Amino acid sequence: MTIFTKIINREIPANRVYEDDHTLAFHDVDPQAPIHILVIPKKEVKDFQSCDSETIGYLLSAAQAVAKKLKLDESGYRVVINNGKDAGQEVAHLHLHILGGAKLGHIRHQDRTRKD
Ligand code: DGP
Repeated sequence: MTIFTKIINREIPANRVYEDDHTLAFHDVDPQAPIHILVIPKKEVKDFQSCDSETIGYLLSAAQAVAKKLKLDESGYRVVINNGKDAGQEVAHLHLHILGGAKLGHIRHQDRTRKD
């Protein structure tokens, strides 16, 4: 069981912003932007790669609802999913990051030699 399942079960606290039958959204404990929300499926899914399309659909709809609720829908926001080791996924329960509340910088790869 991951820490996110404990949050779903209210065994540990989280600052919740949205909940429906399939998803839960709460503030990230270590925000990387003025607004940083995590959206997770209530079902235990390890990562994006192993997720079914129905669950992804629920997560994306929840992200839209969260953006609207927090008034990010007009100012803009970024949606990020870290999948696996190289992406730095720390918690093995699928989660979608919503980042906003300020102009966000671009993520650029340092290696300029690749042409593809
Ligand atoms: P990732 O690197 O994509 O696996 O992101 C995991 C995020 O989860 C990271 O930004 C910090 C956040 N996080 C980890 N533990 C907790 C927690 O107990 N509560 C909350 N609210 N966020 C957590």
